[in-house]
Amino acid sequence: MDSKQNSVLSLFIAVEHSLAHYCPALDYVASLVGNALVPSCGFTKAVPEVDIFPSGIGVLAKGHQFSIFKKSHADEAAKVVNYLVSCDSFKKFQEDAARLREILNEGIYLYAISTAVLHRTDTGGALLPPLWQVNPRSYFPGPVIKRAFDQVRRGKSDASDGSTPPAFTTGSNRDPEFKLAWWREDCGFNAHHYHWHQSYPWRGVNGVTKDRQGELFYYMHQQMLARYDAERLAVGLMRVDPYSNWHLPIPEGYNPQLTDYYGAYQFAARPAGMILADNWRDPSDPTLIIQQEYHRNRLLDAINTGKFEKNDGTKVDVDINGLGAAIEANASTPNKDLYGSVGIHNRGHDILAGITDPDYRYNQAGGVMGDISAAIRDPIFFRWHKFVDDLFFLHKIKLAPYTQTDLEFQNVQVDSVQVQVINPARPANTLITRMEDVVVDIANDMFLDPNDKPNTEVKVTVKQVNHDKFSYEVGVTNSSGAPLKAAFRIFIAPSLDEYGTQYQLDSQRRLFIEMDKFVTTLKTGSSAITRSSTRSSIIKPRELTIAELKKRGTTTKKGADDGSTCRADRYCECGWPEHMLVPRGTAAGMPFDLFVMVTNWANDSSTDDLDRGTSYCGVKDKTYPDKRPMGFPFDRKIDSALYKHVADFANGFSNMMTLPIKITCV
Ligand SMILES: [Cu+2]
Repeated sequence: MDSKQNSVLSLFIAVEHSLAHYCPALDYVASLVGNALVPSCGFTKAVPEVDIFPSGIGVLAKGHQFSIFKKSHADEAAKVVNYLVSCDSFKKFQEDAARLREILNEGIYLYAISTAVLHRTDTGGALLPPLWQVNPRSYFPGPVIKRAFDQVRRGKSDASDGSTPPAFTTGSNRDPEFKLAWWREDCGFNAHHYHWHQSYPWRGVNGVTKDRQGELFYYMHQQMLARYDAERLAVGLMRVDPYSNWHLPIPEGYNPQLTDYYGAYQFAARPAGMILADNWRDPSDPTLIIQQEYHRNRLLDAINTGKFEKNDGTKVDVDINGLGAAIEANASTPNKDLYGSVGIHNRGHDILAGITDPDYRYNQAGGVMGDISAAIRDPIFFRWHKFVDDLFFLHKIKLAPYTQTDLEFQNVQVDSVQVQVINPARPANTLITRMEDVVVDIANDMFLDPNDKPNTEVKVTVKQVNHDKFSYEVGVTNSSGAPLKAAFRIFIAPSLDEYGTQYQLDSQRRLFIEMDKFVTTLKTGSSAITRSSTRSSIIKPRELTIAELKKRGTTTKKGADDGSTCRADRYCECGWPEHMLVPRGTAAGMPFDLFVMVTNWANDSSTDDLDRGTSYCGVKDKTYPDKRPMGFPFDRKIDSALYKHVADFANGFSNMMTLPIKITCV
């Protein structure tokens, strides 16, 4: 292995296999830790050298479903992550990771190793292989995996048959929620969600949470909901209804058709009409509805009074970051007893994942809600998160609206705004989307016998939305007499509600989707600013496959950014998938309001690291770049008497402008 990138890739060789059954992985491990562990291919010793690791590592047996939302699993995963992050050299990290191959549950191994890569300082710049390639069974339904296996076998006997499995979305038109299965099941979107949670583990790294982690938990999920609502409106569905009454049947069902890391079990299907039940799957740590209701009520007390109660009885102010910490029970939570030691959010995932076999009498594996690789596939994910988002909303509406001073930027005027797709034959102010069948390579050692050629491709088709690249063109005048560093904040939101009525701004504001945030210096006088959609602060560039990463072979240079890679000081794998930047819209052209606001970066900046992916994912080991509350200026109540519609709001300030646009799906 001649580079750190290749070393990082080696950690993921055949993660689905036992070493005993995959000789190249075994050879690799033996090369690091010696033959005592792995005397010969096809045979391995019982759990080796477990004593060198802290107690509590190696508890969850192989073959069991791992869920970061279960306390005992999260505890073990955190121990492994903390141990690996603290290894004092990269070589030691590599060796211990190799030892852990045989000791850890497969899900914990994958989670902990990749989380450690993200958080070690000496792995910076080495990219992780795509999750949908390392662990395709959690991203592609069983029928797709089966066809992929067939493809490899056919390829051996008949080289002319290169047929690729077609795109597959689970469900049928009889289920209204099926209309957005393609969106919820997008593998890049699912990978983003997994990477966000491992960039910001609720158990922290060595017990420490990141800058504004609780607030980012709120904002990243709030933006998922805003985007989901835009997609729902486009296909004629109502916006997401919060799952807040836990005693009513859940009308939406879901069957993921996914198997697990290595095919030992099938994720549970959740039939329509089920009612939540106390979850006794782990009798030592049940999740009870009454306990959830208790913590919800304590959170509502805190929100209503504006004060958290700490363990010693003292009170602290509720703010958005503390509320996120309490809801997710991250290491900064103000009080584990009152607000939950596992967190109402995490317990909600767990109880919903166990709904079909709540006392484990049928040994049925849990549903996707328990797994951050796949949770967002299920419509209940969004209903659950809408409930969580409502808690944040109840806190935010108690805050005073932003003042004139908060919102204005004196001596700066936005004169014009336009969006233009790259194809100039298209009209201005119309964004173009389309559904595409994209072939991706999921080649991974699990498809191969040890003696197969290592570079065999295994292709599957994914159906995904994409858009024509476009740019924002903003005319600005700076009359301050000196150059100014300005932040451009760009959002869009659907203009019309479910009834075709124009939104009032105070309702519409929860639907505003951040599209980009960038900083530029305004010279004195007028400037024409052009900004490409490909630079957006919410997206990550296309992920490189294992074969592409091998070819690349060297770590990313700090600061390098050639469009296909990522700077070394970012959570490179976290970020909205580029192909999903623009909501799909409709064939007739769905009206949206584009909103541009320019603010004074001299006041707003915390670091100068705004870049691709940073809006939803922050910057590695640094503060969040923008000091303004996340979602500003739409995160607080907007007085309808003053500003009925978004245009009234923008007309009130020289540093804002709004523009009606259409999103047309061709
Ligand atoms: Cu999440």
